[in-house]
Amino acid sequence: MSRDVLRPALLGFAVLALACSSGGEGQEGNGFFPDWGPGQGNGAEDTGTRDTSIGNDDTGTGGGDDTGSGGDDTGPIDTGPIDTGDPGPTLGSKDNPKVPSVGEVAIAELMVTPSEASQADGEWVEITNTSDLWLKTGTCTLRDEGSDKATLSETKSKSLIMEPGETLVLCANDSTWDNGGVDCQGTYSHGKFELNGSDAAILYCDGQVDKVRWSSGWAESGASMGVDGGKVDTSKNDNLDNWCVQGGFLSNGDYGNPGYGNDWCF
Ligand SMILES: [Ca+2]
Ligand SMILES: [Ca+2]
Ligand SMILES: [Ca+2]
Repeated sequence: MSRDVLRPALLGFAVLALACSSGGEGQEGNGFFPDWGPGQGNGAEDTGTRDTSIGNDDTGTGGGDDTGSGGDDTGPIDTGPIDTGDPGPTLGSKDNPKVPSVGEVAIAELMVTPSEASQADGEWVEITNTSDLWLKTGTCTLRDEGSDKATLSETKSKSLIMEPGETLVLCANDSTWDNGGVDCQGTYSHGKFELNGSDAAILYCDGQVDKVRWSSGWAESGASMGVDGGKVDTSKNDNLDNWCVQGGFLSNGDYGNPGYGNDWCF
């Protein structure tokens, strides 16, 4: 066979082959490749619960955080002086005398009607500390049941301080030359406190400490009246039967025991 005869035969075979390859896009269903189908893998499908956690979340409540709301001190800082713990001398001691309270000082003797001195110069009141405390009477007053009211003045420094059992004499005039020779630890104004025939004497400090009341005709002229030396007491001196004329001699000729223990009354 000549080349001219073979050439048309080869060309026809090539055209036939091309026609067969042009149908490749339709592999499915052409019976040549297997159909695997969507969603079908090689193993079984996982149908379990999906794990959505991220890392190790700590949901515990422990750990000790203080969530309380009480207890913080938000007040001002104390800038006061340091307490050294020294309370000072006991009240009622020698270094810290107290103001007398009721019953602690008794009115013991009264010069109501002096004879050898004028009323203004010769009247005086004796008081006795019946407590076991040191007392200060500088802020006290002498009063009556009316308008009499006189402050006390000391005759020398601390002369109105009373040690336990001590007796003081409070005078209208502290001049021994004028008052009949009486030694006085305190003075008051006779114009503001006067001892009359029917009257009362009151020692008043923070309150009434003692009172003695008498009526007309009780007091002797030219002599003091004093409560029995064994009954110097704020209650016992309320009974005038416990009182009597005092027999000590005063320098001007009157009688009394100012500053000294009283006579007994029989
Ligand atoms: Ca009076
Ligand atoms: Ca009394
Ligand atoms: Ca006396």
